[in-house]
Amino acid sequence: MRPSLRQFAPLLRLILSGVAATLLLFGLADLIARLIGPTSAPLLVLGQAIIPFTPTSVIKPVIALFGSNDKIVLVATVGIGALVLGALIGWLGAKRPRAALIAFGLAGLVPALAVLTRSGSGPTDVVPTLTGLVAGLVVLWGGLRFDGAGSKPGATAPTRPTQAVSSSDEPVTDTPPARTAPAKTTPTPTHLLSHSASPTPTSASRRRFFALTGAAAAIGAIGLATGQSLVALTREAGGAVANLVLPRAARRAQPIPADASLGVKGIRPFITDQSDFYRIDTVLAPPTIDPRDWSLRIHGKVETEVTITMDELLDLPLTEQHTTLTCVSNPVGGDLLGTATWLGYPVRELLRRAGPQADADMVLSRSFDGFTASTPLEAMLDDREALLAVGMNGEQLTPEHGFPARLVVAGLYGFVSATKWVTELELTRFDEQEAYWTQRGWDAKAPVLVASRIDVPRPLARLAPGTIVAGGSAWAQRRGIARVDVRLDDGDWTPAELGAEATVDTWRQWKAEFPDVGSGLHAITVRAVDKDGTVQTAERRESIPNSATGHHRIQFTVD
Ligand SMILES: Nc1nc2c(c(=O)[nH]1)N[C@H]1C(S)=C(S)[C@@H](COP(=O)(O)O)O[C@H]1N2
Ligand SMILES: [Mo]
Repeated sequence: MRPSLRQFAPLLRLILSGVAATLLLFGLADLIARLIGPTSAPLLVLGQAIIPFTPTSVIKPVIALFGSNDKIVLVATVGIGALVLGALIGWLGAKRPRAALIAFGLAGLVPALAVLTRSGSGPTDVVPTLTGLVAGLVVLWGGLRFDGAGSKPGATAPTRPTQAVSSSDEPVTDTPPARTAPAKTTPTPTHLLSHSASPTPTSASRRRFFALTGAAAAIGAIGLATGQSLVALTREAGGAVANLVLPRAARRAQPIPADASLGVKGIRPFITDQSDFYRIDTVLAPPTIDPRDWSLRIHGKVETEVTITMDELLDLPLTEQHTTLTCVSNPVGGDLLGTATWLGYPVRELLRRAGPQADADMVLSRSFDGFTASTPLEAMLDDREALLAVGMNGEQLTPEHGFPARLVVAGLYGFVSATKWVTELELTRFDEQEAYWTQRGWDAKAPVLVASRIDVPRPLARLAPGTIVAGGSAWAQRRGIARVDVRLDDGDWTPAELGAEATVDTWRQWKAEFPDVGSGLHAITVRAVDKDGTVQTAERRESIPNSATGHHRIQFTVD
């Protein structure tokens, strides 16, 4: 027998009520969480809770594909997962309504527990989740009830003797239960229906059902569309807790040479605005730290522990520095890098105060949120002047980029050096401790490799015949860029024009012109050479353990 849509209808309705109840739970909670803050939004907190457990094999492609939008992808995945669970619970309700309600209640306690156990959360943070959970339970209960209400035994549906097999508290159906048909052993829709609430509720109860689940789903959807999660994920997180009055640098950076920028339309500007600067971190909402409560503690293998407050830090003679920051997860040709003028105090001066013990070889920096990075002690002591930074391009750090203070260490990928919201520096050893990403398969040290990318032409651009202007950037922090080579199709490598060097720690722009490019499909490839003579390798490799390699190549059409 072919099951008709009508036979599926009751089951679909129950699944729908599970989905609507889940939507209401998260949506209502998200709405209420706007009054309390990101630490109280169950969707955000759940997403946050699974981040440390997300396998590297999943993180890597997500960051490569979505870059700084990885957080939206993560939260959307959690949300979809919750809705699927809600659907399953609704489906369970077909056979066992009570078990479904219990399952929903228990599942709802998971986000509640995640909220309560989150560092820095208080008891009020659980209010949105519990409110959402109660509302969700009511809707699920109503859905299960109304859906079955039309055909309680003795109601409109006819009863048949064969249905005596069903346990008495189950609503009866006018479809012969499958278990009375010996030929059918595998579960079929008819089989399921024999245990479902009812295929024939009265139209009044059906109306009530749709009114209830429809309203719940609508409230949930509105809540999600206007709630805390979306606000935290899409808008630049509201202003910092306080405004710091940044002092002028005691030592200013050399001005950036005018011809560091080649003026090619489409090349990223030499200095990256904070608002355009890529963002990569393991928190869904940046922590809100009151600078008056902030301090940095230096401890571990030191002669004397040192703690410095924000007032003390801002009273020190600060240094300014242009540095290009790079993410190890940047795919070949990706844009997870940016250049800023950082203002901060040299970490080595603070380390000197503490006095590292002779056997220390690593600085394990720790963030307010628990993230850690392992930086070779050397890199924090040498003349690159690793900074405890408070300013970026003349402004205080935004919450996304580490307010009130972060580290910036030229020549190392961000994950081993650029700790945002930094609160601790622990002097330790590489053979004793591992940082966050090292525990997940990445390198412990990770110096930046020489690399380059094409900004223009854009991949798959359609261009007019004639001279094609190509341009982009190249970087090899600490060594500096010596040369950039480009080639059209399978032609020879030819040196590109280079923008002036600001410092060895900043990227350099490059530009190349190809005259008389005829119609057809073409490709441009780029490679950089650093001042040590290392040529950027063509070998394709993934970002684990210490960045992707390979040449950036883009294709375009001339017609
Ligand atoms: N607290 C904290 N700091 C962090 C991270 C993080 O996840 N948490 N990510 C690091 C990584 S992987 C990079 S590439 C840089 C990115 O800094 P940005 O987001 O300011 O560009 O921050 C580093 N600092
Ligand atoms: Mo990174």
